[in-house]
Amino acid sequence: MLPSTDTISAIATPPGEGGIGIVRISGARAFEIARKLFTPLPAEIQSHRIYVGTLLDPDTGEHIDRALLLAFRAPRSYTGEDVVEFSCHGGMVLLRRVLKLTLQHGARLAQPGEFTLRAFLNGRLDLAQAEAVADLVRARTETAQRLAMRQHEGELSRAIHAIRDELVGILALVEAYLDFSDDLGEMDYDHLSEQIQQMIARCQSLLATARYGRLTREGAMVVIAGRPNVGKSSLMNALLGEERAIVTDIPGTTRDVIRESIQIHGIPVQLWDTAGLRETEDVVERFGVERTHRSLRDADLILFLLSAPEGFTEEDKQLLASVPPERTLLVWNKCDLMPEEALANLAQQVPSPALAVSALTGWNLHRLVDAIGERLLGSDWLTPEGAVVTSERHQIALQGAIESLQQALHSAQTALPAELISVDLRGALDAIGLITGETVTEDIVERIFSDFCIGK
Ligand SMILES: Nc1nc2c(ncn2[C@@H]2O[C@H](COP(=O)(O)OP(=O)(O)O)[C@@H](O)[C@H]2O)c(=O)[nH]1
Ligand SMILES: [Mg+2]
Repeated sequence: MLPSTDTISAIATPPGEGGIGIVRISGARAFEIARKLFTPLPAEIQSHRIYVGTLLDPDTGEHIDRALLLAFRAPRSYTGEDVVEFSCHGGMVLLRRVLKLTLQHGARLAQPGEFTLRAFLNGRLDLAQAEAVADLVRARTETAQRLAMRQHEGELSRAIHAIRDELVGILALVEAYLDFSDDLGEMDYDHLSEQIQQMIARCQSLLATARYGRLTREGAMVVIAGRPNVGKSSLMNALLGEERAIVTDIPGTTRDVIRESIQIHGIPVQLWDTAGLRETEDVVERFGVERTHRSLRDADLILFLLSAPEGFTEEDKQLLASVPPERTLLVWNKCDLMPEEALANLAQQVPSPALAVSALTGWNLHRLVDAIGERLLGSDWLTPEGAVVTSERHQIALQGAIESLQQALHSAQTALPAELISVDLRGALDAIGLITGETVTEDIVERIFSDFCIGK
């Protein structure tokens, strides 16, 4: 995929009023366009300089704005091309006029993500680093933002390159046997198998970070479920720290699903309060119950609420059977109504460990929050050290690499010819290369960058 040669332009700041607004131009004609629209400028525009002046319409001479011009000469710019940024006052009419002038004088409107695409195509960023730009912009929590920055700075890319380099070494050795088997004698299959096994382990440990990466980036869906009146809406409010869901002592009051966002250990969590799960004749409530079942199917974690004073009822038992146990956390609510010595007996009533809380008094809610974090991220829910796989695309690529490596391992263990092993090792290399973009195809690249916003 070759970089395009035309000059692109876009408003890089969000729509609406702001202190400043930026119009960005990239490409061979950027400086020429700047010279037409901005005055004064010296005979030679210096790279990495800021000029103060006036933006004007060259056809009428009308002054459009007092502005700053930032100049970056290729290849020392974001895109690797000549780049000019106009920092204007942040008004939409004004910025649109400036953009229009750049288009009238030699630029074309940039596609979403096209600046970053050019940075990738010109080798300023690899694909994983470029993807992280979109993650930086979109991050909804500090943890997600930090993770995006680490990826942008190349943490994941370095881990991928290290794996690639070693794979290339192994491949070179195997292919040497293709060309010089007469001189080299018999291949050391045991040693080769060991090396491949190590590569599989490294890919697997990187893959193990994918869940953390996905949850941090995309967030998790946590659904509060249980029969009517056990305190689902109260728990939702207590976790949110505000009165969002309607709490009443009439069973079946929450007739639809209510969603709110909170943060748990840096993960953006969407908390769902649901209609109580029960058979009902009421049409509206039944609709809510159906939606509840749908939300249970998609949930990353289900908080299954039980009422401590009532104990584990037959109805609870039946409802619990309809939710997937591996995604369910049992919670005893209303523990404030229980004498302390009775709390110990709660554990014996239920099939799996349950946490005791009170949505009313807030008792033990901090432990519930920790338990949610732990269940979502696994036991090592603290930030993993080192590279983290953040997208499904990376995950699929790593899985592909592992599959090819397992094929190669099988071939090595059964002492198959070097040709066969080399094919699988190449397959693994190609799969790994998808992450940083060495082996990526044009349509994948297009898909990735079409997700960006205009001007990025
Ligand atoms: N004592 C006590 N009452 C609670 C607690 N949680 C909820 N309740 C009460 O139980 C009733 C039903 O609560 P609600 O949140 O509407 O239950 P939902 O139907 O499961 O959403 C209300 O009267 C709440 O005040 C709790 O932890 N302790
Ligand atoms: Mg409710």
